[in-house]
Amino acid sequence: MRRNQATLTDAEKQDFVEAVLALKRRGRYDRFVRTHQEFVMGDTDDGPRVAHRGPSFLPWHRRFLLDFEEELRGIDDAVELPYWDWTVDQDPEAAPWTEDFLGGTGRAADGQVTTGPFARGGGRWRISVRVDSRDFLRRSLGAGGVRLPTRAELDSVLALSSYDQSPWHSRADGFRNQLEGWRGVNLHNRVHQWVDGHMATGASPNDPVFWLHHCFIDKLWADWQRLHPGSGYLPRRPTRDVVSLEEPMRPWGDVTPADMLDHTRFYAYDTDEEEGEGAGAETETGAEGDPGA
Ligand SMILES: [Cu+2]
Repeated sequence: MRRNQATLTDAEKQDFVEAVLALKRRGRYDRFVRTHQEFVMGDTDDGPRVAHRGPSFLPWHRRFLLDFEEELRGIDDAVELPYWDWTVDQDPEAAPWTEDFLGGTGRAADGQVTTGPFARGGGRWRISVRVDSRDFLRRSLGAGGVRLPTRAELDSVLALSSYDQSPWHSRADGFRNQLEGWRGVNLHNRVHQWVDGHMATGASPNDPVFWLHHCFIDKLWADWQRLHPGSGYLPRRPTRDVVSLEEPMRPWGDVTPADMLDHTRFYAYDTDEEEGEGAGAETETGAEGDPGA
């Protein structure tokens, strides 16, 4: 069950952090950063685009997060990705930015994160897939007056009924591009900018908040599907430079957007039951206090 980070217990936060640190220590974390950076550099409006700026932004990141979550579970099989609802948890002094979770903003002089488990001084988080010579994690939460999106802004994007539209890139209309943020109120991109530092670069997975941010984006895709049961992934037919419904996505080669449409094949969100028809409810069976089962 993927849960809102605001509801995690202290122990759950610690388990997540320890699993992430263990992946880093074993040298398995940085390939996620490298893969993401390669796609950011390669995805363009006038050429092939897979991870960003096109319709497969959502299924690509869903699979990318699944890969990462699977690695975390190889370390600790109780860990699942939490999501950060940035329309609610907007205080840079509160979770997820606390000392026992992701640590806080960077210091004024150089943006260096000096608190929490990912501070360079703690010795457990050295940036190796770098954007410059600096090997410490950087953030400047809310720098430059950027504000996190509001629930009203989010709802205006969830209300869009078409998944994506021609020309299927950063100037397209439709849900995908406004969620991604190249057009309209700007949701996903703006959150990267609000965190700033590494999150504002192609090497954004250097900051563990990347996973919590994208987990919420992924949940919003599921929320949108529930709101628009008659809409679906587009384009359905092969279309120049973008991944249509049944074409494979790089780098996997054997995964299509169609394979990724139904998140309940892989995990549930803590809100699935209340909003849907209990699609994820079976994950809770066998819990204590259910003698009739
Ligand atoms: Cu991304």
